[in-house]
Amino acid sequence: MGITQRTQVAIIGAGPSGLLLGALLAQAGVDAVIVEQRSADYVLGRIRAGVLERGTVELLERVGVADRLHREGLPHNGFDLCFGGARHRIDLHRLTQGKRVVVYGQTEVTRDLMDHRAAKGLITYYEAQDVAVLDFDGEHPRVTFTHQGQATELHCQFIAGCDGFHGVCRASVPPQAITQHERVYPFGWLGVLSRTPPVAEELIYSNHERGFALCSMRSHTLSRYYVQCSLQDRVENWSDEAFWDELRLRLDPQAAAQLVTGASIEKSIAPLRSFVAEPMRFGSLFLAGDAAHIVPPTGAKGLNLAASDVHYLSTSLIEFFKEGSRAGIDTYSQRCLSRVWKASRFSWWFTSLMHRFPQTELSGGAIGYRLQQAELEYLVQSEAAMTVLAENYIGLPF
Ligand code: FAS
Ligand code: PHB
Repeated sequence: MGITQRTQVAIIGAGPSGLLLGALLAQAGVDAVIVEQRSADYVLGRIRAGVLERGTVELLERVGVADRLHREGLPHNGFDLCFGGARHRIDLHRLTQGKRVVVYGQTEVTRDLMDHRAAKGLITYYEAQDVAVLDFDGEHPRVTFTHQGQATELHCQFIAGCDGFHGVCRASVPPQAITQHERVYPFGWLGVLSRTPPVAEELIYSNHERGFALCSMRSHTLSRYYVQCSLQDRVENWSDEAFWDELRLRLDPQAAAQLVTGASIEKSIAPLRSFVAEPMRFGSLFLAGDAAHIVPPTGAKGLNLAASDVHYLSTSLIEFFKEGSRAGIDTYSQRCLSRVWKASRFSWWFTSLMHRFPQTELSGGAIGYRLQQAELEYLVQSEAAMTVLAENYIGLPF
């Protein structure tokens, strides 16, 4: 015989979306339980995003989880575009009248939110198995799962699907009720984390005829690098030395000469896709973050889009429970998707501009490369073009 629990909001997933939603709801006195299939250590072990928009930082400040971020995060006023063997700085701060981004790893955001949740004594079921979401278009929404061998039924008024791209929530929506738009890119990103000083003070996005490269960081002693790779590539095919050699070839001479290499402490290949599910609400089930959309990481939008979804969802649910208003929940999907599609467009545009595409693709082959060079040469000498890039990179308003 299992156990039955009750809560106002059942949150599926303890990634940034689920944890931030839980923190915002708790602050407003709305009861929420998180159900996560993995262990906390496993969630923390995934190396993902690195750049936070202002809006994301403000949400973390609002729930009192930004102290370490302000101590250890790196405010960045710009980044470099590298092409034709030279670097060109995009001055975000000047182009956006004083705005900037903060470099602070998603792992650290997640850790801070987990610590905050534990300190508040809020319920999170880690390593939950066989999670199912039921009757979300009926009268008795509930979540069933097994936790430490105990069958559990969690009754709730709303379910927040914060369970990522491969989660159970979107998969539980009847196919006729959802439209899924997808573009899979013909390449991946091979990423390396190394305990080495970053090659430069700010990020370097490089368009090279051998392929895209990105020089990022997590701190002054922890660097994060990526090179575009084939979808047929396997991590085991890339020694550290081979990675560093390829990265050097894709950078300008100064960066290549200054690059400090070292042993990789993490190495992985991520596929790139643009994906949007419409709508994002199904009765009492709301999708947020990667459960609803995926963007290619070029524009550093994935984690930040999750934050804006959670902003809209938390305010909507708080309005419902505190004021009895359904206005927010009834407009949730439309408000999210308006921002999601703009960020998806920007991420697609930046990915199309910076990566090598095969001959068969519209922006592929030799002519595609020449057209990219022409756009980059125009962009770095046009105040208007750089302003458009800067506005989108620091994040459109919520
Ligand atoms: P997440 O996927 O982070 O979290 C979902 C959680 O739900 C996971 O903990 C999962 O275990 C859990 N879950 C799944 N199924 C479940 C089930 N059935 N029951 C219970 N729990 C379940 N974004 C950037 O901005 N920059 C980047 O450089 C970047 N790099 C990325 C690299 C990779 C390999 C990936 C996959 C994503 C990357 N992203 C990047 C995007 C990433 O940061 C996401 O936007 C971010 O993790 C979104 O957070 P969540 O929506 O919480 O989803
Ligand atoms: C990262 O540091 O992981 C990172 C930074 C910027 C991006 C993508 C990834 O656009």
